[in-house]
Amino acid sequence: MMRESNKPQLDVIVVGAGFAGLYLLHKFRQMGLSARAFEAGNDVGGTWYWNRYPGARCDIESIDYSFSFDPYLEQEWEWTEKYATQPEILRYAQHVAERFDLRRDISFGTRVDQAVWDEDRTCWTVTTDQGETVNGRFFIMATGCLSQPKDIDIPGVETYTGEIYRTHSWPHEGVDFSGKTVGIIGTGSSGIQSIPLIAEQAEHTTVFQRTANYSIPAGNGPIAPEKLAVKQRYQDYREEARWTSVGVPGKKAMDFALTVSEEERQQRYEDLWNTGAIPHLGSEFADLLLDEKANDTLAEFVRRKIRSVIEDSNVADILTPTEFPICTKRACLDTNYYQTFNKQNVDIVDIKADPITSITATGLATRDREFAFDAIVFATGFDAMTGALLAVDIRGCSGQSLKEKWAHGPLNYLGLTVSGFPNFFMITGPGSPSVLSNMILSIEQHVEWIADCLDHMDRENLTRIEATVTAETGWVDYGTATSDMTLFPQAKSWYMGANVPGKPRVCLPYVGGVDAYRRACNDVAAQDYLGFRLAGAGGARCNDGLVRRQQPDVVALLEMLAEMELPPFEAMSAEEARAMSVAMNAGNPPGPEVGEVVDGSYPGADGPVEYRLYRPDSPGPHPVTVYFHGGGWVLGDHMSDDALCRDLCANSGSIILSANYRHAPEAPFPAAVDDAFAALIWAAEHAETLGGITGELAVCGWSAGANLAAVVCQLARDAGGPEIRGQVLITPVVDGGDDRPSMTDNAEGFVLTRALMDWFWDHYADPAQRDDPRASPLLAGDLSGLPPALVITAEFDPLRDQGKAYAEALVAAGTDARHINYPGQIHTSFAAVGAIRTANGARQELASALRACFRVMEPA
Ligand code: N01
Repeated sequence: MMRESNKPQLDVIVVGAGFAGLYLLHKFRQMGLSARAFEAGNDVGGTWYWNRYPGARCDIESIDYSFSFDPYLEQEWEWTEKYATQPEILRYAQHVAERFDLRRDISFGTRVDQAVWDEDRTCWTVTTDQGETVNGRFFIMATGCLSQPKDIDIPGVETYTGEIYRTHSWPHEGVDFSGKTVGIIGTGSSGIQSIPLIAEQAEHTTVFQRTANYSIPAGNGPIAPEKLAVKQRYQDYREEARWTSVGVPGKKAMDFALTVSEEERQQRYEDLWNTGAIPHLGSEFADLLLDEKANDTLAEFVRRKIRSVIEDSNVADILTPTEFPICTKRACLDTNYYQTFNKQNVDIVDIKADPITSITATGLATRDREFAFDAIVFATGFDAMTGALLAVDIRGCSGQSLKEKWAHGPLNYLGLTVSGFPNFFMITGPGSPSVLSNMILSIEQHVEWIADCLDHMDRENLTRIEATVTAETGWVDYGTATSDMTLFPQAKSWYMGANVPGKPRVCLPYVGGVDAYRRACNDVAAQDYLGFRLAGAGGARCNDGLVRRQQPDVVALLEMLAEMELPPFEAMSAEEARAMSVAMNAGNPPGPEVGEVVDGSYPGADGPVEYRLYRPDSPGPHPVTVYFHGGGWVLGDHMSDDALCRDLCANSGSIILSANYRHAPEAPFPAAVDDAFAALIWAAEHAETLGGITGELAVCGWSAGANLAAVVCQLARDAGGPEIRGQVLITPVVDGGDDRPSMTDNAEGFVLTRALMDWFWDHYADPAQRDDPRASPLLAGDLSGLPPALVITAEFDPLRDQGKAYAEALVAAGTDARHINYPGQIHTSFAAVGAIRTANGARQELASALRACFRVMEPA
């Protein structure tokens, strides 16, 4: 038992009295916890207290950028404009503080210097620049993501004799630039918002731009009546917002920029441009942040718009962004930004071409010129996301500092916690969607998650919580895998830590969306705080593990399918299942372009059967790969794996002959085998007519198609031909009696279920026939003398272990075989070209395995 004198003074110590700090205080007070916040500023408001530069506004609409936790608060407050100005948002923060009487728990004008974990007392000891020391059971950094300014990294600032202003700490009394010559450095959101207003006042303005940014007109003004009407159903609207990717309701992009017509694409961009809504800019199409070509369609549209308003073409050249994909740096919203450069008294200097060398006593010098200014404005940005956290000397277990822990990047679990730092939380920390979302919504989610966690601990009589290293590493890896699928890493942005010299280059926010992130946080709590070690008088416990075990795009796919609540295939007739499978395929992204696609038919075992041939875009003749589609012998046809066939063709340089075969239950086993073997023989005999090279023949297939590919290799061996150079088997079915662990571990939840596999078998072959090696090639007595094989499997596939067993059995029989199991993937990953990008590497591997089969080809 802790002696009374030893008890921490407070339940919770909070740093910061911006929106996060305010809501934390309110929440904890409601819970009966004692909490106190320390705030460096002299009032509430955080970023909106400090950033008072002219033109400062939010780029999320006011109706969205406000608290939802209190229905009375959200109804009583009336915003006057679509995008609220800084003074109005600050008034709102002050209103919140007054309404809930929060100021009495805030120490203003007080900066927290240090926070040290005291293991013996299970509390944090916090010291401030006012000489105060307090301790509390929990310590929460609510210091904002864009609050620690980036140091001015231009030499000579101290020699300058004119006025210096920094957008992030603007004088409260404002600045009058009338009659002055002004130099402004920086063209991020702060520069782009302030330049038009400063230029309106100043006698002459010179803007120094290093990187041109994408900005779209804010279209500011009164709130549109339909947006205002949202207040009549505000709580429902907020709930909708919580389950969007950015935290603002809007249409969910399901289609692709590269598949709609040029006309539709331009019209949709025009609409975006006219609505002036940043949150939906990058999500108008599902591929905008994934595919460079898709991204460039939007970037080019914005570039054209920018050029259209700038009169001088040299100036337009400087202001037109080209260096990074649009939306991979925060896009800006402006009012008359580009028009400002049409004024005679406004200049732009491209400091990539003519770099600033120093600040001088009278202005600044570039390599080629000298400038004199009455005032210089620095709009040079922030040490984003980690700067404010590391500005406090935070020391966790064994005195380890957060700075040491984060030397190579901000290790975190859910962007909320850090292992080795018990009872410590961050609001909108690195690893959470934060700056890529509606911040107030994300703040609310974090505050509520922490509040629930503390409540859970109190109820369970637990006093200490700490993330495990496993969970932390898993989350960081998951975040990296998520951002690596996107174009974000291509920009030298503050998202990537690239704006601060020496800062580790990692994607700081979680880019997978507010909705996916909320689900992950909820899952952690629901699984007894998965990945946390909890302890106290109520005992010690740890449900260790990873909250997300599949690749991020696989998780997204599984979540989308779960949301759709589709009936299972196995509850349908074969006809119904086929119709649903076709419908599901229809929305798939297309595969790459190939040289030519030709449809035809081959003589199957019982009459003509269709094929589709994909020819590489290179001079022929080419080797030929006979491909068999997936679909459990029941679903699909020669066109259903179109994207995968294109991908294989484009990357392997081989003709892909996708041969259809008769399907069960109408034509049960061995009809599909007979057709597949007939297709192989026909392809071998007609290679030259098909544009192929006689003798350069391989087989490939996915799932049930891989079963057929494996079987025809055995049949060809036994029949003495045709000769097959190699077999590439993608998640093959090879054993009708499989009961290996993956059949049980992955029985449900990963698209191909055990029940569905049973349903396929039931349609295809009688139980008595399933031991036939033509149905279960793994059960063949002899696996020697077969073509070299690559077998790929997926970690979360019921068929994983039988595929692995087949590769092992081939090797044991002396056949050259390789097996690769892809972690975090599911049965359908490899065929989902464009949709499951984390399987791109696997698809490259398949293509190079095919290339390696053929004697005529150089290895890739
Ligand atoms: O900062 P920034 P910001 N020499 O980092 C340039 C949010 N915000 O304060 O791009 C010369 O974006 C730098 O050049 P480069 C919003 O999330 C929101 O404007 O590194 N130039 C860049 O042009 C935003 O993204 C709102 O080549 C130097 C500029 O300075 C974030 O805050 C309003 C330089 C910095 O741009 C940060 O915006 C304002 C140097 N040494 C801010 N160092 C709204 O809600 C830097 N630069 C609308």
